[in-house]
Amino acid sequence: MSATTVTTQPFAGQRPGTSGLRKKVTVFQQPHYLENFVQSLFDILPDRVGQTLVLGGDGRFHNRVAVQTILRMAAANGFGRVLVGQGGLLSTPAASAVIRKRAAYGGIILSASHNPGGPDGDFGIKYNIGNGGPAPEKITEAIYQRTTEITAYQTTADTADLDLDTLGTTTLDGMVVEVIDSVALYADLMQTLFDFDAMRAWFAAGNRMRMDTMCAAGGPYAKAVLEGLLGAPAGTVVNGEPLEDFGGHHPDPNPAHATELIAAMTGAGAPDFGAASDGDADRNMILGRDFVVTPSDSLAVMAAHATKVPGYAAGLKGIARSMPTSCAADAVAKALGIPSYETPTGWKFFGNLLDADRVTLCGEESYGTGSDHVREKDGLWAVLFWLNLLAATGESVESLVRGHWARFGRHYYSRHDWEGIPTERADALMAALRAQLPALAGQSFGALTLQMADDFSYTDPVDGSVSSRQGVRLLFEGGARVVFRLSGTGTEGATLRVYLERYEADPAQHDQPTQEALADLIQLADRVARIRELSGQSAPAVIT
Ligand code: VG1
Ligand code: CO
Repeated sequence: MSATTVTTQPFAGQRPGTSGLRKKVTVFQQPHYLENFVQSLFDILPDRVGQTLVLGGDGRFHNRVAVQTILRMAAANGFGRVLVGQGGLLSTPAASAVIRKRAAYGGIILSASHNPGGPDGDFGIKYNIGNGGPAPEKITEAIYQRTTEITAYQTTADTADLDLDTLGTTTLDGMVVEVIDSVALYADLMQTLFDFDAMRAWFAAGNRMRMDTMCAAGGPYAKAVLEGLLGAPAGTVVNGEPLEDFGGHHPDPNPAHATELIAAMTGAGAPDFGAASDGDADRNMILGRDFVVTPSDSLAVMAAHATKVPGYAAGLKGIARSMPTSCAADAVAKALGIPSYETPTGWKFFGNLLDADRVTLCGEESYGTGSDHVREKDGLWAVLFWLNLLAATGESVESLVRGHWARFGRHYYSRHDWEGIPTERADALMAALRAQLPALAGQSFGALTLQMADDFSYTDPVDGSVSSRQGVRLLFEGGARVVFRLSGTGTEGATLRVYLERYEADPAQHDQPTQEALADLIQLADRVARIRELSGQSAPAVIT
């Protein structure tokens, strides 16, 4: 066996989106497609020789094939060592934890996250840097540029597939391949942050939980921590076996897709606490009995109570949220006297703030929450944070959230996803919206007066890098907002995301159904952006 050079030609469209390169499995199955992207990545890492790389994925269809391909290429490109998750599996937060703990140079995560899997589903790849977090735009852009000019890649010829299932070390053309137990490493990290005794006592007292890991990467981690270390009854974790097609389900933890869990959490016999995680286990949904917590509220509640959790007992340095995420966390930061930051969508924008110790907690409206313990959002971490709060306060999920609203006011919030819009139509809609911006400010729409309308632009306070065109914002007097942006994770047509938010201080008004509370804004969004007319669709596909 030896390193070989294979001639290739560029593929169009290998630009990473919000979270890596995501395409249909069939696209990734084309000869050289994955190889081109991986070689482009390696080419822009000139000091890679001898370095350690972390490698694994969410276990979806094509994961194992891709791991073998990347191992051969890593060996031929001079890496010294690759740490592979057992079975080729690594949840996204575990990959981040391994990179940090083992001081690796970086890592490759194979995931299309919450997108459906299987031969007809999606596949994805992304690169994380040495801090454990997603590569910043400067790097993803450099990879993309390289994919447009690539002519050859290096691989190791004539080698059999490596055994990914047995823990231990082998070599491949001089490179060390170490199959690691990422569950143990991750579980150890969780024990440094949370009060495991209090959580064990919560279960021992007869409280019940249902954790749905959606037949995806989170299962082994959730089982080891909840049913293993915390003594939760067997069966607490459902859909706990990772499957290549996620059991045919859509591994997206929101009320629209986790319908089984929502049903199980309804009615008097339901468990006290419900939760779900996504394909790569970085997202989380938090539920009480007959009660759904919005991700934006979840971040705010966690921040308000953080000092009750051992890992955060010293207080928070600051809080960051993505721009479309509700302002609920800002209200908490203000009350705590700590800074809050508003970043573009995608976890890569939190990395600098975390590295510079400016923030401790981060969150996104898309069911993502995390902290400075890793550089990714972390589904099970968020679930344990809530479990620790339940155990420490003796309160229910619902009473914690209602108490929060009573203190800070309620930020009614919803996201409407208009999926499968032909790309030209979606682009035209956004262009028309942008063209209107100068004329919009100051206009009144019924009771709503527009204070400001712009296209969000972010200047990273740490390195000064600028990211523009990150979403059109309509900001109204009184704190209501509507945000429009196109998804950067889809693989079919375009998805328009419309984010709706309205602040309500009066506790007597905290019990309205969300869609009713936001009805004015929903109507206005359609009128201003002409969504129905320009998308050609009559209703959003998913409302969360
Ligand atoms: C979506 C979410 C975004 C999240 C991203 C990756 O991106 O809106 O908040 O960071 O997915 O999440 P977009 O561009 O489709 O809106 V994960 O769990 O898919 O890696
Ligand atoms: Co995910």
